[in-house]
Amino acid sequence: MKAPTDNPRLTQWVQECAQMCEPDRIHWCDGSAAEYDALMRQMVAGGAAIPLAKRPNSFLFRSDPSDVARVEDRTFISTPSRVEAGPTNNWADPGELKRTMRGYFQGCMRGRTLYVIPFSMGPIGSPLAKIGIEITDSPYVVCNMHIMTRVGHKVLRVLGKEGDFIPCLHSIGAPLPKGQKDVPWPCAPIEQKYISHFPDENLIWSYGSGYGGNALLGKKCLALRIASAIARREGWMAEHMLILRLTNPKGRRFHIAAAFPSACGKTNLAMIQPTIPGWKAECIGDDICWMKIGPDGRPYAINPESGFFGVAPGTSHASNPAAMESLKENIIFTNCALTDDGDIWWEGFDGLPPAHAVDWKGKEWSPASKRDAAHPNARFTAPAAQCPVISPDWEKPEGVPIDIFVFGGRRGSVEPLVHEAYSWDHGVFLGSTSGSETTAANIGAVGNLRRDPFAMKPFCGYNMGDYFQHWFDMGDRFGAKAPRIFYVNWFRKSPEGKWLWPGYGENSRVLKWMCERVEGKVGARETPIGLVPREGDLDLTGLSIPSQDLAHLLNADPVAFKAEVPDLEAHFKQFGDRLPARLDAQLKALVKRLG
Ligand code: OXD
Ligand code: MN
Repeated sequence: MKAPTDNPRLTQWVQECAQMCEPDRIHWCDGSAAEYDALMRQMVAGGAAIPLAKRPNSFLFRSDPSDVARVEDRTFISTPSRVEAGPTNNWADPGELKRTMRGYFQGCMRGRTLYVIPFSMGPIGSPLAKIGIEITDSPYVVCNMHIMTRVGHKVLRVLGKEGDFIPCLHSIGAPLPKGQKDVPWPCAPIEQKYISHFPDENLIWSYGSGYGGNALLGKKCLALRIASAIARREGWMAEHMLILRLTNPKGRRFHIAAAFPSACGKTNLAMIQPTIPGWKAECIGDDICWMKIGPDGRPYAINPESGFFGVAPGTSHASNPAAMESLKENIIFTNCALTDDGDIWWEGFDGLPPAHAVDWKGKEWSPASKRDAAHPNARFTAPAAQCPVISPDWEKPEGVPIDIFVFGGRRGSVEPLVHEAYSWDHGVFLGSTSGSETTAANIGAVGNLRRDPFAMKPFCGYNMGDYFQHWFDMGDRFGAKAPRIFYVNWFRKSPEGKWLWPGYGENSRVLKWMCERVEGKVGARETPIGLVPREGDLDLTGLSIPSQDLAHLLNADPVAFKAEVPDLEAHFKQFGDRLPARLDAQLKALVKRLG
């Protein structure tokens, strides 16, 4: 196939990759529906995709059981020196890593097609958008990229002859010998998986996995790890944040960007349906936020993606009706269960479990089975445009102005429902110390507390200490236009282990308090950890929360926070002299306030 581009750097890179990977053929993706349909037909015929009778143009995939999530300990930030990657990243020497990976890439696409995917992160031509080119040997990746990014010739037109792009090389790492039948989900064994980033060269090499962020390279690899490094160099921000617009009954709009670790409800909050009368919410993005300073000095945000790669289990009409409405057609489901009438199912789905299903491993399943029907990190890939609450401005090239930043995590104890930072520096401190109990989005133990600064621990493409400093630098540039910063915890439990807050749509009550804080309309109580609503400050009309539960929810217990100080000190210590002095000052001020 002749290259549909006259960009010499691009044609040369594709040629070099083809020489190394030795595919049987090369296909330049045009991003058309016909291309998507042809690839899906091919995957159905090969047994990799199962068409769903109940959902038009929707397909179920089952991954290999070894390839079910991002693999953080196989993810590398490969900078010339270890200190540039910092203590929270796996570092590898670029020369050595490339040598090792070239060994794997050599001949890895034999028997397969090399697909070239030109894609734009951000509306094509937006001043905030970036062009990437992914080379992959996975048709599943091509179809997912069609949904998650803007793909095709229109991207090549913007790229032109001289334009710059981020090269993203991906292989599932499973050459197909002649005459051998393919398996439904080819991939390499775990010890051969490498998700590698070379931030100094804006380069991504991923080998051995076909799943999610390991393989859809526009998402975590480009839009967060590489983009965060570019953003620091160029003076903007690439964050692991949802973006949402709230409109109050008077028609005033507030834009909120919120960072939570994976599988802590970002997609649910992004699509929130407020339960408080007169308030309206629109979704702009559910996972990634790029922000640049606009002409008026405020941060303007775009969602660089065009789809949702959401965690399926727990999603229902009760928890996220807008997501459920988005999933009616044109969806790729991965590792969900299959019902007998040709629909998908997962734990936490509406209604009763099916009497019989086929689980994510392809085995017979019934409610009596002592195992999950869907993998806890099962996903849906859905076009954002299908979301009933998507904002009409979600593709505005200049983005939307951010009023409020929210950080948070999943903590059964310690953190109250919400508190506001005293200042920008205090807000950066809250972001830098945010912690959460681990979830199934990453391979590893579930339920341990880990500090996940700004929800960026797995996604920061350089030394996290320098990233903290970048937040201070941006705050200095925003000055009086800086968004206000809040910290939330929807997951607080009573001492007996009962959830104290109903969550989901009711979280709008907390968002309302934040907006009214911005407007200076509502009060708060000063506590050592920040500003907490007093009982009457939260609009709880129509909710019946026992007053002792509310007191517990809003309790910023100094004893519990004091007990965390040694952990915070150890957390900061790992950054050595890269820890900004302003963070150290914040920790000292907290200790003083705690008495
Ligand atoms: C995601 C993640 O897939 O954060 O968005 O793991
Ligand atoms: Mn995410």
